Amino acid sequence: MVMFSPEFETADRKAIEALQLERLKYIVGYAYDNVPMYRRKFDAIGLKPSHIKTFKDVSLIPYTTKDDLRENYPFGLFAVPMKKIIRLHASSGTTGKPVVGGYTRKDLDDWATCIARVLAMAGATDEDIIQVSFGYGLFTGGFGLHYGIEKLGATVVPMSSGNTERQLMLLKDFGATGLVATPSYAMYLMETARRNGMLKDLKLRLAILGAEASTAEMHASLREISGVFPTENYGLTEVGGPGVSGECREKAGMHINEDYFYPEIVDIEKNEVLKEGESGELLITTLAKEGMPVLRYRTKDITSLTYAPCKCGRTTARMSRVVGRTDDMLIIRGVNVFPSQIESVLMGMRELGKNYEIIVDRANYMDSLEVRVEVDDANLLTDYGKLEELVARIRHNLRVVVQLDVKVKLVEPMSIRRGEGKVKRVIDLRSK
Ligand code: DLL
Repeated sequence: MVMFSPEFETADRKAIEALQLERLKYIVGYAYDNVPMYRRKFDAIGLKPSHIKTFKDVSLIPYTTKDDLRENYPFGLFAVPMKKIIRLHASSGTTGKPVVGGYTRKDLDDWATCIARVLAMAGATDEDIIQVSFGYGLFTGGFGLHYGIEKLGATVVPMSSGNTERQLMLLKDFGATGLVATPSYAMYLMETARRNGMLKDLKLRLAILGAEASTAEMHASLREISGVFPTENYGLTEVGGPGVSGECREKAGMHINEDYFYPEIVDIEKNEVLKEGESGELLITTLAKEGMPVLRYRTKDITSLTYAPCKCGRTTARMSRVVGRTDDMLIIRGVNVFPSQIESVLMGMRELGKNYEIIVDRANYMDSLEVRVEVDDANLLTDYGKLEELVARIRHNLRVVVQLDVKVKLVEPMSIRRGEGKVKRVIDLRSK
């Protein structure tokens, strides 16, 4: 089996840990010296970088949260002058303010290495032609995978997202052997290809999936209908994007790029670091980022770790498939949506009532989002022209904020159920 960095990926656990500890100590000092927020947090509890001598000591370091990133928006957590930052990426956030990441030239090179490894884990080589169906833009998925593919030496087709017909035409005409996409979109593409009788014209053998949760059943079914071998990979904007970890063809957890990321699993309520195999929230400390080092970032993703060697020969730690998030973020077709973003749009429109619900569903493996909202005046519902105009305006406003096509249904005032106690706006029918 071909690995991108075999000397590291199959290293002795002791060697991996020695490298991690050395990098941990370095990055803690680096963050303390160069990022005022870390210095403040350390000083507030009398912690010095020199106190971090063992892995155990890491638990002395305060967590970093999304709020820390927002409060320091946009560039407050950068550890180098802007002159050294050569790329910015961002993801959406609840308040409309995105989470921003800044990359130095070395960060981009390291990132490409991490992605090249993930691709090799999936079984890709320099002979592959890989179509990237993630959006190219501030989202870390498109460009992140793009440069990793180039680094591996495969041929990249920077297709970007959307336009299913054209995606399929190019897969066929260019003879792509790999597809990079969200699991739901890959499934939709393959379903469509199957219905069009196009599967036989495709040379596709690998589906490299990430950016949203997927299940083992979904992978199995994708493989069954298309013959394409799926693997998944994981990452988040806050620590640089995709490339934190990826599945190998054993499909027994995602191998973490441990020379770049130090993972911990914690029980947040008990403020306790959990043991191998125990499930909890994943924390990530970046071990080599120059632009924006992050210490003990609370990912809100629930997973567990194993350090047992894998049948593939790799010795790096593996994280299990992400079970879910501790907060209420919805991920629709790879795009993050917060209920509060939707609310901010609806509440800003005069014609609308104050009650609404969000229905998330999945048809043909594609996520859909519907907003049911009450109108302020029932007469509006019988005025077809006005109704249509209003629905179009709501959809437009929602699109601007959540970057998705949202189905909108206007209903009678006071008709949506109102519960007692906490309101539950989101109805997620996907789990059914
Ligand atoms: O989605 C980075 C990425 C791009 C990863 C492409 C893989 C491929 P964000 O937009 O910041 O970054 O969203 C990060 O997405 O905290 C998880 O909740 C979720 N997520 C990403 N990958 C997976 C996965 C990118 N394989 C958030 N399984 C993370 C489950 C995932 N959830």
